[in-house]
This record gives sequence, structure tokens and C-alpha cells, in this order.
Amino acid sequence: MHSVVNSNLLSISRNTSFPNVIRYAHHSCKILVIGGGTGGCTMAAKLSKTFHKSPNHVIIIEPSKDHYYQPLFTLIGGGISKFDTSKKLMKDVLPKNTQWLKDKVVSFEPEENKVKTENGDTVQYDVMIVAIGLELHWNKLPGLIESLQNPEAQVCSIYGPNTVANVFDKIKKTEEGNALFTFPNTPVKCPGAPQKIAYISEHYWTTNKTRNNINVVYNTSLPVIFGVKEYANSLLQVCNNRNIQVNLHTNLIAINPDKKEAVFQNLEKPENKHIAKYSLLHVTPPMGPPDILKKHETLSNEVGFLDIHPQTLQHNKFKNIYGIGDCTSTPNSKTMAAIASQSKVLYENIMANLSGREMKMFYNGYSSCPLVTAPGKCILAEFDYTFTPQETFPINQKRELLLMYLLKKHLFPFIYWNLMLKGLWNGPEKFRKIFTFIKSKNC
Ligand code: UQ1
Repeated sequence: MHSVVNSNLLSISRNTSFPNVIRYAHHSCKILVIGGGTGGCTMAAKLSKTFHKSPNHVIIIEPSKDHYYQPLFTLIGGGISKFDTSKKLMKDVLPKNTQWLKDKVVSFEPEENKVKTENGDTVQYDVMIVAIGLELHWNKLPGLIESLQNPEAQVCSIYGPNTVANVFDKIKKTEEGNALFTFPNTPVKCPGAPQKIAYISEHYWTTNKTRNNINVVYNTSLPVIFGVKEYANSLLQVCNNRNIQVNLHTNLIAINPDKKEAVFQNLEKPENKHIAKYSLLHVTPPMGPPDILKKHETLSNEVGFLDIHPQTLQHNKFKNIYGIGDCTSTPNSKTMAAIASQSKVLYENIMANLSGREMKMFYNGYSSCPLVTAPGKCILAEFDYTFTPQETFPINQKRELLLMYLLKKHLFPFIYWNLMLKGLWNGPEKFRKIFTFIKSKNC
């Protein structure tokens, strides 16, 4: 990895020959990317290609040693894909011509164009991209952590890299009783995943002939099964056909693993609580923006997300700060497909601003969710800020299709590792335009 730290600016550096003196590094760069997840890595790849000849170009701050392709977690939980295929070392996915600081931001100082890190370093930037994702708040649900740590508890979650690998065993162990799947009363990354794992589990029990002894229940805090009416209708049909009970406005508030009981609250009448016995409880944990953003009043909005313009993705107050992915205030569905589409807009807008041009690219809220309903079946939902379907393929995507399942299982992971993380995938917009053009010529 090339070092792009400006040595002139190394005002004080760590010096092991004077162990009593704490010496911090001062880095300086053109582009600072906070977060090495999907958004950060994709943007670092795009920008480092453009700026690779500049002496100080792209620095990425990311504390984790591993990088996950999280869209595979539903298939891993359902026993369809292997955990190892979702994981690579961070050092192998971050672009080579950037500098990785394996460190964590502890304070943002946007008025001075700098951040401070846990190691005590300071990083000065011309442009900063914030891509620090959503935090999983396991501890905000009483009983959840103990339940997940207890192998007998029959509580599981596809949402954590440390919990996803146990999910399939617990599905296999379930032979009767109530199998409950939950969706919390918070923003969620991949909001389709909490119901996908219910469909895949239900299919498993059907093939293993235990289904007649199991009640499958999807308890969601939301007022609808899915935000886009056309896809919601198809999904309700799937649930009706397969006798999956859907309870809306129903929020999990506590777990008692000893008694195998879960406490739910009716969000329409919060004083109404009920206790449900479970033989399997799949939990989607509460989530929220990272604390470091939440506590920064000028960077974040009233609910703690990075306060950016929904179309340009530029910060509403600090014009050299931008955001991408799950940590931002943009009201799209938080998926990897959304990040692919945002990455092109963000790249073009940063380049325009750096060269004094007007920003011309606007993000329309595109997001996509491949709703796997069983092995071999998938409804590929695609939509924008207005919750209007924006389908890529010239076929009816509201149906369960094998093609979409194959894309989800094989093509999207391939695109992710080989194109997106290298800055070469901007989502399917181009293909949608080509298909629309061909369709218009045929008519
Ligand atoms: C997509 O672009 C993408 O990024 C690689 C995904 O990753 C998980 C997806 O799941 C989806 C659906 C898209 C959108 C792409 C097409 C072809 C509809």
C-alpha cells in the first residue's frame, strides 16, 4: 500500500524510542472516506482511480479487519449459502492506491475540516465522505444478548456476523410450536430480510414435513408488509397461500429465554402488551445511526442521521462533506442496490464541485430488494423515493421468478466483489434504459 500521508504535515509522529512521549500523527488528504463498508469502499475505489497521481489522495478510516457482503446473510441463515463466502479481509477489498488507517473516528470537527481518531491521530481533508452505516443495538432489547449467547434458547438473528452462522441450526431444531419472526420499531438495513428468513424457514419445514406442527408468524412494527403497494400485494398473497400469519404494528419489546416467551407491544395501542410462547424466535434487532453522528448536532439531523440533501447527497451545512449508504438522512430503503445508485451521483457531484462546476446528478431514491420467498423463487422489487416501481427487466417482476433468485444467489455477489468494490458498478439504470428502448421499438 502506498503511503499518502503528507510527510510535511507529520508534525509529530509515533516514536518508539521515546516510550514516555505519546506522539500522534497528523495526516492530510484530498479525500477522506470514513468507513470501509460498501459505501466507503465503493467511493474510495472510484475516487482513487481519478486521483491516483496526486501526492495526497484518498485516506480511509475503518477499524474492522473483516468486510462482509451482508446481502448473503439471509441465504446463510436459511442454510443455502456458506458463511465464508460472505467474508473477506478488509485489506484485500480496500483499493490498493489508498491509505487505510485501521482506526476509529472519535470526533468530527467539520468547521476545521478535520477528524480525530481513537489512536489520537488527526486527519485533515479537502473533501470528506461519511459512510459509517447503521449500528445494531442488541442491548436495547431486554433479554436479547443473553438469549443469543445461550445455545438452548432458540433465539437467533441473521443480522450479525457473529449470529448469522447459528440461524440454520435453530431452524432445523424447530419441529413444533410457534416460530416468530420480528421487525423492530426503528430504521432497518435491508428491510426485506426479516420476512425473507421467515419464507425460507417455512419452506424448509414444509420440505421436511414438520410444517403442520409449526405456526409461522411474522410480527412487524410497520403498518404494511412492504412499503410499495404492488409488491406488498404479491407478498400478502405468498403469506396467504402458505398460511404465514402477519401481524402489523406489533413490536417485540422483551424476551424471556428461560420461559421461551416474547413480549410484544401493539404500536397502535401502546398500553396493549401480550406475551407469546415461541419454539423459535428470529429477531431483527433495533438499529440506529452511529452514536458519533447522533451526538454531533451540526452534522446530523434531529434523529441522528448525517444531514444530507436527498438528491445531491451533499451535506446541508458543510459543502465539502458528503454521505452515502445507511448512515444518511436520505429517505430511501437502506440496501446495497441503493448504494450502487448513489455512488455514481456522489462521484459526479464531488468531481463537479472540485472543478467549480454545478452539480448535475440527482439521486432519485432508487432501491431494490430481491425478496427470496423460497429456494428458486424471488420477487425482485425495485422502486424510488415515491415508492413507484422502477423495474429493470421487461417482465412482470411482481411474480416469484427463478431468474431473480439466480441473480440474487450468484450474479449480485459476483458483481459486488468484482465490480462494485472496484468502483465499476453503478446499479442497473443503464440496463433499464436499454430494455425500455428495445421495448419501445417493438411496439
Ligand atoms: C444491485 O445492483 C446490487 O448490487 C450489487 C444488489 O446487491 C445486493 C442487489 O441486490 C440488486 C437487486 C441490485 C440491482 C440490480 C439489478 C440488476 C436489478
